[in-house]
Amino acid sequence: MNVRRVGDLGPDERRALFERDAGVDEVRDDVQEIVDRVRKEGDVALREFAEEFDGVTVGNVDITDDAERAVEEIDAATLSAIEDAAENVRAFHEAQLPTDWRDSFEGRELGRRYRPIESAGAYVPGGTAAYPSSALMGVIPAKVAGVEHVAVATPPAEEINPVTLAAIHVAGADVVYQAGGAQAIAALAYGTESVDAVDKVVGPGNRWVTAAKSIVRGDVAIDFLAGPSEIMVVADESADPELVAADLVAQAEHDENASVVAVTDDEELAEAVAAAVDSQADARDREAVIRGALDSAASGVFLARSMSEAVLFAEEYAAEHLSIVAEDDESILDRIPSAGSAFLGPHSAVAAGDYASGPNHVLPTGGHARVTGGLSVDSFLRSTTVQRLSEESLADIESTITTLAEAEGLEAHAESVRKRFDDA
Ligand code: HSO
Ligand code: ZN
Repeated sequence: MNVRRVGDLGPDERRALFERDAGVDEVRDDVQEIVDRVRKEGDVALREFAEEFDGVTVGNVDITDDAERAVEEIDAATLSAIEDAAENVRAFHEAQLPTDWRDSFEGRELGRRYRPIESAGAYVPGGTAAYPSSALMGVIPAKVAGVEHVAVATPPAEEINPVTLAAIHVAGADVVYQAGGAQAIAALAYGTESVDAVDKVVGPGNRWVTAAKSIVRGDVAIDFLAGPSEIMVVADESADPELVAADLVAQAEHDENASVVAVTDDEELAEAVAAAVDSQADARDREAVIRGALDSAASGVFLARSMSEAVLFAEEYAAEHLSIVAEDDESILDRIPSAGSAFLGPHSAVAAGDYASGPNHVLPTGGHARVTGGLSVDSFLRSTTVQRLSEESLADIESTITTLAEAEGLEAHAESVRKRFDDA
């Protein structure tokens, strides 16, 4: 990889970095057709797409029993890793559960109440890698929130990875479907003969899945767009280039559309990271995928004139994962509000968050971290505000209400309040 200077970036290079879309736009028209066909033809379309894209003849779309059986089939060490990770993810999400509250605001009793949505569908990717960890990340927060019906869709295969199936079961999914890609998102959004439509579709995916979520979101709630992985490492001279490179290469192995970036004010470190990325990539099983991601116009190793310039660069990038390896990591973090999940210090490997530390790995990509955080218990709750006014507390704000209602030309609003004091 070559090191590029932040100050030398031209408008096209900046656009490729900061307005990256990981190839989602390119597949939008094809995905629209898939979504339309699932909507019209239901299971028939799901079966045809399974043949075409996955090369599999699907019998039952519902494979809930297979997931239950998989728990018995996988080896004990893998099951125990799933259970350990699940426990950490559950503990972190339980800590997020909000409590209903009421308070007095000058006599007005006001509050907020939280209730789970009724149903949710989590997508668990498959393809060239298996994603049991994404099953935990999608299902556990929904169950912690109290969602009654949690469905999972995962791609069909000759033999679906039993570890993924077991994780789906351990996470607590109520129903499991074999459906992949854009067609799975459409099935969860609109329903088919075998798939019940859900209120909200969540989960990570490749560009096909991400394009499908952006299409169905007019008709069903979604979490946000969680496309191919991204990482931004902000490092100073204290960082170990081999570890910075290892985190970049790790996220690059997800998808050739992944985006991996490091920025530093230290020229020696920048050169060392770029060299280490190349040599580590050579040694990895998924070298071809990694090379694809490294070649993306949204990836690179960048040299900034100062840590302030590095910080501004990282903020503009608004990465899914932000790793900060620098002396004053907390103050750098304070200056980067746009990031899905932050990893501080040399020991906070991004892979720890991917699997087992507790926070969710379903995170906004493509710059959406500017406006939203990652999947959480809140993603599965609706809040209702509650108010109870006494005669006295309504009287206190009567003239404020009636004056504003009249200013809006809404006399009946004003009257509805005055009426309550008619015989006073
Ligand atoms: N880095 C991915 C999640 C993942 N990594 C799953 C490994 N397995 C997106 O946050
Ligand atoms: Zn990952």
